[in-house]
Amino acid sequence: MLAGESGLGKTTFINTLFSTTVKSYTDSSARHAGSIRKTVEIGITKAELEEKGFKVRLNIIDTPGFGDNVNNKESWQPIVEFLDDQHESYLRQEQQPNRRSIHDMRVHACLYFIRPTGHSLKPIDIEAMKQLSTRVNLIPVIAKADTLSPQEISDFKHRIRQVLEAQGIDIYKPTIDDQDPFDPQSAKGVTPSEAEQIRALIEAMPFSVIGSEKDVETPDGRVVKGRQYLWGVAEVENEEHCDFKKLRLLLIRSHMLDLIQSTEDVHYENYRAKQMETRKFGEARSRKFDNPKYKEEEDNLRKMFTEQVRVEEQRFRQWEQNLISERDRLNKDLETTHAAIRQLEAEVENLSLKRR
Ligand SMILES: Nc1nc2c(ncn2[C@@H]2O[C@H](COP(=O)(O)OP(=O)(O)OP(=O)(O)O)[C@@H](O)[C@H]2O)c(=O)[nH]1
Ligand SMILES: [Mg+2]
Repeated sequence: MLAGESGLGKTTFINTLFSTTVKSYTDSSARHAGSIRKTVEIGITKAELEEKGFKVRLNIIDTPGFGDNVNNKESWQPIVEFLDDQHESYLRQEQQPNRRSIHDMRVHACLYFIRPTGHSLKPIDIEAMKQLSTRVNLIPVIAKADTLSPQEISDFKHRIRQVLEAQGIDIYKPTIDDQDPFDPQSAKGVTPSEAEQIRALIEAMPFSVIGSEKDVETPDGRVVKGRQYLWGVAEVENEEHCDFKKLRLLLIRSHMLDLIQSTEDVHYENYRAKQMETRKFGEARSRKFDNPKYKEEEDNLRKMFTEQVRVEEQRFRQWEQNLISERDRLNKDLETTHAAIRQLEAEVENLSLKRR
């Protein structure tokens, strides 16, 4: 899954990754003819790649970037709901009698794109990453690495690591299996060079990336995926220009299984435990809201309802007032009638006295 502010190159990154690795993929939304347009909804692309003779099926989930909503604070909410929905769907299927054909759409990794400001993280990034890190293997990446100098990238990485640590945001850490040293006889285990490679991965985090769908020619005559500038070419697959290769290595070679395993052991388990604590068996999960847009609609409806109640209340009050004055009027009438009767009675009395 890819998430982060709008215009940072998430969709471009997918296309770059595909064009450098994937054998086949079936979807149109991630691949626009000509120019790339803004992503407006969560979209899933299915792809297949072959890795050491194994066919691996991937789902890539592209999300709309933050930054255009009136209320930016909640722009990550649909993504959080999406992640929870996948855990929930798995949980429900696990509770069914037939568990052989479980459709597992749990998200194994979320690349979070950070704007290459060179300064620090934005509050919205911190908040979004906090929410995501408790639900999915979070892998922050510095977008558009070609816009920063190597020194700026290194300083920026350092600062991001500090903020993540200070904020207690748990990002995904590739594991080195020290318990499983290489055994030359069985050819199993982690070789020292593999361990070294993984250590280099960890040191390079958060990875910096460059995305490009174009093939360009370098001054020394190579044709590469990259971005052409007056001063030369920013190459996607050049380790001196960015960490694209490291990230790709981690995602689809060295740590794919680890990502799947830790999703099951850490994130799904977290979700399951939390739901078991707060919910009765079989009860539906409560949602805050699906979409900031719905929230707005809900607010408007509530306002309209309150206004209607107010108008009705006023109408009732007026009606009550009318009734009271009508009662008073009738009471007065009654009093005058009574007085008249008393008067008449007195006259009758007088007349009968006179007659005697
Ligand atoms: N300089 C530079 N520009 C890039 C890079 N990657 C993408 N872009 C450009 O950034 C613009 C936005 O790219 P998108 O891939 O649409 O960005 P997005 O993150 O998917 O944006 P939303 O869909 O709105 O969230 C495009 O013009 C890309 O060509 C990069 O690595 N470096
Ligand atoms: Mg996009």
